[in-house]
Amino acid sequence: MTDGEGDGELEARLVEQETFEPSEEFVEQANVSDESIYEEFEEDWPRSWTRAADLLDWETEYSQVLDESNGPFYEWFADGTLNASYNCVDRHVESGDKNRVAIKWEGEHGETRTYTYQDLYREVNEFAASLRDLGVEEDDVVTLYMPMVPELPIAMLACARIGAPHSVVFAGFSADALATRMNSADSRYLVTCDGYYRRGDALDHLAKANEGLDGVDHGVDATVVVDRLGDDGFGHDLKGNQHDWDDLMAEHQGARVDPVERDAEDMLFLMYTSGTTGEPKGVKHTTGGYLAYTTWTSHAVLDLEPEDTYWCSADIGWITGHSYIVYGPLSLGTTTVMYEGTPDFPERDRLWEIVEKYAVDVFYTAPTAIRAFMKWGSKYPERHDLSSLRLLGTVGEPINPRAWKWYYQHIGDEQCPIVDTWWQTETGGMMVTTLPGVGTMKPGSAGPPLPGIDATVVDTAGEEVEAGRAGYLTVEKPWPGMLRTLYQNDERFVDEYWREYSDPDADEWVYFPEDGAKIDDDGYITILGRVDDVLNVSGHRLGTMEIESAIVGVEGVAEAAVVGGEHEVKGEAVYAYVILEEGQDGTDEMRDAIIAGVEDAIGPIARPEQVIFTPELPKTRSGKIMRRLLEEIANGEELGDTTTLRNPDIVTEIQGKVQH
Ligand code: 6R9
Repeated sequence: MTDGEGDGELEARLVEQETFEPSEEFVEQANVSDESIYEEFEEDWPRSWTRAADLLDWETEYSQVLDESNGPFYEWFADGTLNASYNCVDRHVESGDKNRVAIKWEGEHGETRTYTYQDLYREVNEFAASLRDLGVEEDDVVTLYMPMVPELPIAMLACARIGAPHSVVFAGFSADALATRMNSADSRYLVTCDGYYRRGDALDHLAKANEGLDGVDHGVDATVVVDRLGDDGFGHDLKGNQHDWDDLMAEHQGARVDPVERDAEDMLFLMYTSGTTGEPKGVKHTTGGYLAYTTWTSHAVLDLEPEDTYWCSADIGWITGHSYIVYGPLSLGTTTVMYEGTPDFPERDRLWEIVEKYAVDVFYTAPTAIRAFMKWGSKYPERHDLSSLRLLGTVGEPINPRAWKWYYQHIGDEQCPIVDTWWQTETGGMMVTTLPGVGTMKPGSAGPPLPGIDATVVDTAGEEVEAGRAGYLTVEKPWPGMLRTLYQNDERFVDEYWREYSDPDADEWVYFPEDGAKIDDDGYITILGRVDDVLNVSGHRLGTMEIESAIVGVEGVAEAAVVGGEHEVKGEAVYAYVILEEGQDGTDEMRDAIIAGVEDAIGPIARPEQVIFTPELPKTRSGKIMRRLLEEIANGEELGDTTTLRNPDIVTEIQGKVQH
C-alpha cells in the first residue's frame, strides 16, 4: 500500500505531522530517558556492554567483554558461565516473586492458562527431567515443532536448563521443512503437538510431524507429543518411541534438575531462516551474548518492568517470539501474554479484547497486522478500553507513515510512543530504533542505531552515502546478540554476511544484513527492504529459490521464477512465473498442483498469490532471468529498460496474463 491509499480514518492534523515526541509522563517513568546513553556507549565501547550483562545473574563472572582476536568469529563475555533457564525462571522465584504471573496464555476458543514463576519453575524442571530421562544430553539439538501452546516456552527453557540447544520449527511449516531442519541439525529428538486451532478448526499437526519424521535420514531417539486437542484430536496412536507429554510430566512430578552451567559462548539455540540459496541457514545464538542482548533491549526499548503485562503477538516459531515473547521478557521477570489464534477469530476485535482483558501495558506487533486492522476499520479497537497501553512497537518490515499514524491514533490514543524496531534473526535482537524515552519519532523511519550499535548506510564501494540517498545498511562493530556462525558452516557464515564490505587483510569486518536503506541528517535510518532474493510476506522471510525449487519439483514444470509483488496487507506476495514441459497445459489442475507443491515443501505462508504460465521467461543475452521486469509486471508498473533482453516480445505476452 502506498501512502494516501487505504482507510481514510486518519485525522488531517496527523497526516501532516512528520515528527512525534513521547509524552512527559512516559519519559518520567521510562527505563532509559537520558540521551547521554549514546555517548556513554561510544566512549566506553565495548566495556559499555557490561550494562547488558549486568542485567543477568552469572554463575562465574567473565573477565573480558569482547574477544576480537578472531573476527568475524567474535566472542562475548567468553569466560563467564550462566544458565538461561535460571535467569528466566529460578532467579525470580528466589527473589520473592514466585507468585507473579510469568505466562498468560489464551487459546483460540477463549480458554486461559496462567503460569506464575513458581508454576513455570515446576514445569520447566519436570520437563527437563523428562528430557534427560529420554536420553537428551548436553549439546544435543532438540527440535520443537509446536504451535502457540505454553508447552513451547516450557520446552525451550527445559532445553536451556540442561544445555541442550533447541531448534524451533514454525508450526505452519510443512513436513518437508521439518525434515530438512532436523537433518541439517542432526537432531534426534522432537517435541511436537497433536494439533491446534485455527479459525475454529482443529488442525492435525501430528500427521504432519509424523510425515516429517519419515523424512529424517538419521535415527530419531524420541518424540514427545503434547495433547492440545483432547476429544477434538485425530486419534493417532503414539508409536514406540513417542511419548505423551502429560504422562512424562506425571512420571517426573516434583523432579528438580540443577541448571547446567553453560559457557557464555555455548549455543543456546539454532533458528533456521531463509537466504539466497535454497538451503535454509541454521543461525546459531549463544547463551551469554544473546540473553544479555535480548534482556537489555527488552529493558531499554520495550521499557519492560517486572510489573508489566506485555504482549508480543508474533509466533514463537520466529525469532521475534524467541527474543521478545520468551527470553527477554522472562529474563526481566515480566508477565508475557501468549495467544494461540488469529486476530480475526471469532471477530476482528480479538486482539483488542485481549488487551483490555489483561490490561496489557506494552504491545508489539507487525506492520502487516496493522495494515489489516486499518482495513477492517477503527470500530473494532473502539469497542474496547485500551487505556492500559503505555508503549507500542512494530517489527518485521517497513511500516509506512500512514499505518504508523493509524496505530498511534487508534490503538495508542496518541498517548503511546511507537518503537519501529529493525533487526533480524541473525542480529538476535533490536538494532535500529528510537529509545522511546529519549528520541523523537519519525513515522516511516526506524530511527537511529541503538547505543553501541555502529550501523551506517553505504554505497557499493562501502563509502557512507549522503543524507537522503539510497544505499546499503551495514554494521561495523560487533554486538553481543549477533549470530556466531551458521550451524556447521563457518564458510557460508563468512560468505553470506562478511564478504561484501569487509577487508579481511586489514582484519576489518563489516556485517552486511542485505537490506537497502537511507539515512537522514539526524542519523535516522529508513529501511527500504531486502536487496537479496528474499521476500518478506506478512513479515515472514521466504527465499525465492526455496519456492522455485518447490515449483520445479512439481511434475510437468520445466522452469520457474518467483518474485515479490506489492500487496496491500501482506506487504509482499508471491508471484510465480512458470514454464511447463512440452505437452503440458496451464490448467487449473496444474495451478493447484503447483500451489500444493509449494505448501508441501514450505507451508501455506509461501502460497503463490498468482501462478502465471508462460512459454518463456524474460532473459538477458547472457541468460539471466530479469527479475526486476517480472516484479514490475507483477505490480502493473511501467516497465524499465527491456533492450538488453534476448526475447523482448515475451514481456507483453506475460503482462497480459497477470491479474491486477
Ligand atoms: C525480526 C525479524 C529480517 C528482515 C530484515 C528486514 C525486515 C525487520 C524491520 C524490517 C523494516 C523494520 N525488517 N524489521 N524492515 N523495518 N522495523 O523480522 O527477523 O524474520 O529475520 O527478518 O525483516 O528486511 O532484514 P527476520
